[in-house]
Amino acid sequence: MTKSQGMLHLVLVLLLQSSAVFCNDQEDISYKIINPPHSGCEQEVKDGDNIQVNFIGTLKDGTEFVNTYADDLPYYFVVGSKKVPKGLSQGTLGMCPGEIREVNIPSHLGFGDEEKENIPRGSWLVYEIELIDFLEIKIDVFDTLDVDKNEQLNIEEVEQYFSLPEVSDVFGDVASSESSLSFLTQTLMNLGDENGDDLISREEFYILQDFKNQQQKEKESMMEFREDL
Ligand SMILES: [Ca+2]
Ligand SMILES: [Ca+2]
Repeated sequence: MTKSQGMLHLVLVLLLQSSAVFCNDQEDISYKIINPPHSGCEQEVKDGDNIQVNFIGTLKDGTEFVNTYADDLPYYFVVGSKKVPKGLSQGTLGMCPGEIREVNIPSHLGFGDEEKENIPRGSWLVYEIELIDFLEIKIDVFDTLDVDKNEQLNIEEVEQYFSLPEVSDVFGDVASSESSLSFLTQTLMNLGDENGDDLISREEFYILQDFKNQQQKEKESMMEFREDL
């Protein structure tokens, strides 16, 4: 190889490498429909919808890292919110209740370089996702409460939780006096603040929210059990 051929070779290699990197970042999600929706779909998933789903998440090699069927607890998220990876939100767009899709998500639309339990950095994610239903409340509660947008809830922000219409409906007069409001706020803080820094992070908040759903689910199954007797 002459010197100029060598240079050309080097330039080509560099070009190929940079386009490979470019491709990776531009890589989109892809999906296939595993099960068609129920007939007569009236509403398709769009950005900002609050949806109830079940899913099984696996790595490319088939290793399962999450399975909501196994926990018998559907999952809730607002499409486009930070509760789930971007690619998962994108994969649900246009879905109708009953539909099951297999969504392939490149790392940059998944967890990227973030270190997650059971998910190595830079992993592609495969979700088999089933849309169960739409929920009426269309807000991501964390985003609403985090007024100063620092990704943490301090005690003043947590206190606002009890002023949300859907929450104050439930608590009614209980949260109306100052002392009970501060008691409830402190209780919520203690429950949610897992690392004890007196702040509730986004992740801590979602764990708390899913815990609440779990409690609700247990209550309902207890009711059904009683009715069966
Ligand atoms: Ca905040
Ligand atoms: Ca915390």
